[in-house]
Amino acid sequence: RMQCYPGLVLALSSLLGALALLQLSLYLRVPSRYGKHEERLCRPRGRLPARCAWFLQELPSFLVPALLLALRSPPRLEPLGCRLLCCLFCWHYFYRTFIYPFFTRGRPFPLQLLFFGMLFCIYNGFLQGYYLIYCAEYPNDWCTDIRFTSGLLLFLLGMGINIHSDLLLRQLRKPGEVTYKIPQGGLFTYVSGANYFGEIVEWFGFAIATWSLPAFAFAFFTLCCIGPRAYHHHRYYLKTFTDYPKSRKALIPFVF
Ligand code: NDX
Repeated sequence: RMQCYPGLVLALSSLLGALALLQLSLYLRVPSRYGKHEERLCRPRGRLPARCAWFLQELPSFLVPALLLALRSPPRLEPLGCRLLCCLFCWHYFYRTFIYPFFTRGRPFPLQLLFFGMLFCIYNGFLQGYYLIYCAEYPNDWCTDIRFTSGLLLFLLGMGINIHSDLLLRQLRKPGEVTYKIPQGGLFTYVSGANYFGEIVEWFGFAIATWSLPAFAFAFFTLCCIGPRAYHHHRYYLKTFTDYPKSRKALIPFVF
């Protein structure tokens, strides 16, 4: 029977923080090699169509916490806060697993990164789900606490920006097309990494709403993972398009 081991949560969260720093040191100077940063553009071997790849990669982040939530015995009926927060996490990954991949017009994804991406999603899905379902304790009025309400608001705002920006990116291509164009509209007016900005806001919102170490570790990981990628996207655009809007920043509107 599963129960809460605070030491396990601490260890897994610390490892996630360490992975974030590793990620930062690896990908600050050279971008992770998928999408527009893959060097050998026409090598079909060792890659999977974007649809399958994103579906397989993100599935564990939905499945693992959803199963933990469903299989917990006896079912944890209280407090409402824990279940609600776990559902938020699953909601994001429901979108990322069952909706996002089926509309993507992205190029085939490298198998090697897919493998690490999947491992990461199992790890993080377990950590967030396990913590919220077996360890977290919130007062009964957590749903009216300023941390919960402001975090939830940020989460929803970030998710909205992320989904809208991914939609704008998708509309840059006709089906079957693989070229890159200058993203326009929405938050792309201000930053090159509008979808990443949304995702980062979303996970910091989640961290504030859960007020938990695992969620802060994941928000930090997200920042270290896609923050540098936004910077590399920005440099790619400046190098590729001479008419790229000069006032546009990399990740944070008006700042960086
Ligand atoms: N998946 C998160 N690390 C990652 C995959 C890679 O969800 O070994 C992290 C995630 C994984 C990573 C994952 C974890 C760490 C890994 C890493 C690889 C190495 C690394 C495993 C799990 C690793 C250590 C060392 C720790 C072990 O052709 P295309 O594909 O470029 O087309 C793109 C298109 N597009 C354009 N189309 C026309 N014109 C343009 N100018 C275009 N620009 C882009 O739009 C795509 O089809 C689409 C989006 O592209 P892009 O590059 O903007 O976003 P992408 O990076 O593909 O992310 C897609 C979404 C996005 O909303 C983002 O916020 C979210 O997923 N995401 C992505 C990565 C991680 C993450 C969220 C998170 O950490 N929360």
